[in-house]
Amino acid sequence: MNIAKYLRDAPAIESGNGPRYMQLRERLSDAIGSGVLAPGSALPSEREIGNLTDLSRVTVRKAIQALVETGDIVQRQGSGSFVTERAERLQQSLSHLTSFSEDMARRGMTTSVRMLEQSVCLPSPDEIAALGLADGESVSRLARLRMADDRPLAIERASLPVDILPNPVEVTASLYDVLERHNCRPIRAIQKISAINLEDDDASLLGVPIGAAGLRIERRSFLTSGRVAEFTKSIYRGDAYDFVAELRL
Ligand code: 16G
Repeated sequence: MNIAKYLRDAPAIESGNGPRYMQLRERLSDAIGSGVLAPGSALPSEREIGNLTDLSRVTVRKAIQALVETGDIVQRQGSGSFVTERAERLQQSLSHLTSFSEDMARRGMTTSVRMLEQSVCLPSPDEIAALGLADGESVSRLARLRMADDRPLAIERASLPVDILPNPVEVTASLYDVLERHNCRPIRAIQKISAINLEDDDASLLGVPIGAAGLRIERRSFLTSGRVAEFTKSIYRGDAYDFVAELRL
């Protein structure tokens, strides 16, 4: 059954049974629970839900807002409301220096990317320090939303010395593939992982509620010469990743 029929055929929402928005919230929540609204599917617009249930848009908005607060629905700027996807967690080893594309290919997943920034610019003080840049040296910046099987998993904001990546537009899929072609693939890296709550823009890109748990990962990677090749600040979905490290005596 589709959601339009489900809402149209349900008994009328009346004020005698408690606040109308709560009744609608329950009804939408049941539709999610029973699979009428599948994970990741789009909700009809507020106007459509209003027409199907004979409720005002204000009431519909309140019901949707309540579901956003409980994390059942996520709103994406400009594209509407969607049923939250309960992510299958991925186990990621911390002992190998691999790329996102390789990690996903190993799992049989198809990667895709949404470019957020590709530019050559003057470095920030952070970038100068992390990359050990000389006076007047530029950086190449690459910010990407990384997806696996169309599910957004991470936002990666990479900075590289411009002689290592002279043209960030060259990266259409894998950064490490491009570095490999230039004989500049890093062979060692140091990562720092910390817990965060996702803010508006990042939450919306990752398709999770504002404030959801995330992991901030900073990676500095080194060439055989010891030079820093990459400084990447990534934000990973907290509900999608388990980082696993092997410890030995
Ligand atoms: C990983 C790295 C990131 C690197 C990227 C290259 C972490 C936390 N980050 O996602 O630093 O830039 O791989 O992947 O592991 P790519 O070659 O697919 O672009």
